Amino acid sequence: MNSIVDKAAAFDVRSWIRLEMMPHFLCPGCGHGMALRALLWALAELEADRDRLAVVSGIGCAGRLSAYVDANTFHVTHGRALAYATGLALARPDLTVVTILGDGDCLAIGGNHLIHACRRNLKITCLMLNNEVYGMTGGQVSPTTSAEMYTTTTPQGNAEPAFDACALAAAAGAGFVGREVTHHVPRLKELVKAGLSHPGFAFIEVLSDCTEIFGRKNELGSSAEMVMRQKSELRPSAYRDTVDTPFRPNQLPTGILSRNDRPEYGAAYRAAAAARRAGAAAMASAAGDPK
Ligand SMILES: Cc1ncc(C[n+]2csc(CCOP(=O)(O)OP(=O)(O)O)c2C)c(N)n1
Repeated sequence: MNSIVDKAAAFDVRSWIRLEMMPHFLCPGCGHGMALRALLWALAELEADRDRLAVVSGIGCAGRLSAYVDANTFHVTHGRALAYATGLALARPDLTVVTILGDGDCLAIGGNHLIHACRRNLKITCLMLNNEVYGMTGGQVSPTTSAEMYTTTTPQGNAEPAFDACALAAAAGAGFVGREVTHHVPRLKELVKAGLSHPGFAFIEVLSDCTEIFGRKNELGSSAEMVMRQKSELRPSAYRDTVDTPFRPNQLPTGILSRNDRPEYGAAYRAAAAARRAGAAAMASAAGDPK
């Protein structure tokens, strides 16, 4: 069992999911399922203790994924998963805390939570599944919809530029920033493993296809054609070995994009609290000293 294909086939996702939740609700060809598989594969390879694994998600197609994970899962309000995750990670530093967010969840309603989570650098692994659209609510434009693309709220083509979420996360101070496409599940798994192993806030953007609502509206072909386009025509230079025609106007780089090994917030907070307690104890003991 040497090839990556054999190893990928050998990972049995069934031991990590709640089988009673099957069949899942995702559309055929949706990239979110591939992203979930990569996350679970990464957790399995790291031998994560699922009793100490907390997966938090907001609302949307991406937001529904936490419910499938056989661990401690939280399906919280739209845009607020990082706020819940912050509380969990602060109160229980022994936990592995993962958030799964859609691009709308993460960058629109939850955008403020994202920038402050990056700035704070608490140990949380944040997956943002970017399918360029509000999938669950019927295909409205999102902050990551590429310019000129059609959505239900941009019937003449999107006139806004798309957000570069990784550039935003890095500028806001995230400890680890990376991006990958769903087509390359083993590469995505490796990226997620690196993010999970990072001691601070890890932001990972997963470029995921919404086949039914976004793909159909933009005549991007079948689900299989959409995912093959990621390989052959998508942004990253690493994949241009096969075909060199760019698909997206903005060729987004993939892999680990930035690392920043500054102190993790939880550890810094606990150290400051311990120092304060020690100072108070010393003052109390000095006050009680008869000399
Ligand atoms: C406070 C609030 N506002 C709006 C909604 C409606 N809503 C549910 S999911 C969603 C967007 C989901 O899009 P995204 O986060 O990109 O995830 P996807 O479904 O594409 O995976 C919206 C606007 C809501 N549930 N709660």
